[in-house]
Amino acid sequence: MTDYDTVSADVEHEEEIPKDHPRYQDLLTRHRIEKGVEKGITHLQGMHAEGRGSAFDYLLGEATISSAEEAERVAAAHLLLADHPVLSINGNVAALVPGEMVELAEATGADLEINLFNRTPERIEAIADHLREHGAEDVKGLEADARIPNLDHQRAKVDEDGIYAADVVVVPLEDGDRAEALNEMDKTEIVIDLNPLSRSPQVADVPIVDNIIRAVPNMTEHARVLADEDEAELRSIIDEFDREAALEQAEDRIRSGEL
Ligand code: PTJ
Repeated sequence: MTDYDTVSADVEHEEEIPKDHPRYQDLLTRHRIEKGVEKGITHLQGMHAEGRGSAFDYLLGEATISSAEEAERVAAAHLLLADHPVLSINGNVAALVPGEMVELAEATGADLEINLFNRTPERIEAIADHLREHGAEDVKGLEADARIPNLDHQRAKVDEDGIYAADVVVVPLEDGDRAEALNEMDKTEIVIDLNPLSRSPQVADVPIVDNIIRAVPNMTEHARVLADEDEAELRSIIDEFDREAALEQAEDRIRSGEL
C-alpha cells in the first residue's frame, strides 16, 4: 500500500508525485502552478484561479464528461478548418500545459500567442522562453501592435498578425470580457473552463468544460484522427454540436453530484 502521507506538499519534481495517488491530477496541477509562480510565469492570482478550477473539477469527478469529449472533437474540427487559428496562452496555461499546447499547435497549424491580464515585459519574456523550451518555434504576443476594440485592459493587446487577424481562437482559463469582445469581432471561440457558468464558456461557440490538463491532449488526439477528413465531414461534426446542451450537461453534473 502506498503511504500517501509521504507525498510532501513541496515536491521538487513532479515525478515524485505517485501516479496512483487518488488526487494525482490535482497534486500535479497544484505543483505546476506553484513552479509557474516561482519561475515568474504564473501570476499569484493564478493560484486563486487554480483553486476555483480545482473545486469544479472535484465536482465533475476529475474526469472528462461525454459532452466535453464531444466539444474537444468539435474544437479540433474548427481548428483544422480554420484559415488562421490561434491558441491564446496566459500564465496558468503556460505553467500547466506548455508542451501540450505546442503539440496542439503543430497538429492543427495554429499559432501560439501570449495574452496576459497582468501583463509585464518580464512575464511575457519568461513565458516565451518557457514555450520555446517546450518546442515552440514561433511565439506571438510580444509585438502587441493591435488592440481588441471595446476592451480597456491589458488583455486588449494582441498581435496584428495573430489574435487580431485570427478566425478561430482558443481561449483557456479566463473569466472575462475579452471573450465577449472577441465574439463581437466575429471570431469563432473555443473556451476551456471548468466553470460552465463563467462568462467565457457562456459566450463561446465551443465551450469545453474540462480540466485543461485533460482537454488539450484530447483535442490533439482528435485533430490527428480528423486530419485526413474532408471539409464536408468536418463541417457536419461542427453543425451537429449543441453548445447549450454541452453547458447544461456540465452544470447538471456539477449540481447533482452524480458521478
Ligand atoms: O496570467 P494572467 O496574468 O493572464 O492571469 C491569468 C488568470 C488565470 C489569473 C486570470 O485569467 C484569472 O483571474 O482568471 P479567473 O477569472 O480566475 O478565471 C479562470 C477560470 O479558469 C475559472 O473559471 C476557473 O474555474 C478556470 N480554471 C482554473 N483552472 C483550470 C480552469 N479551467 C480548466 N482547467 C483548469 N486547470
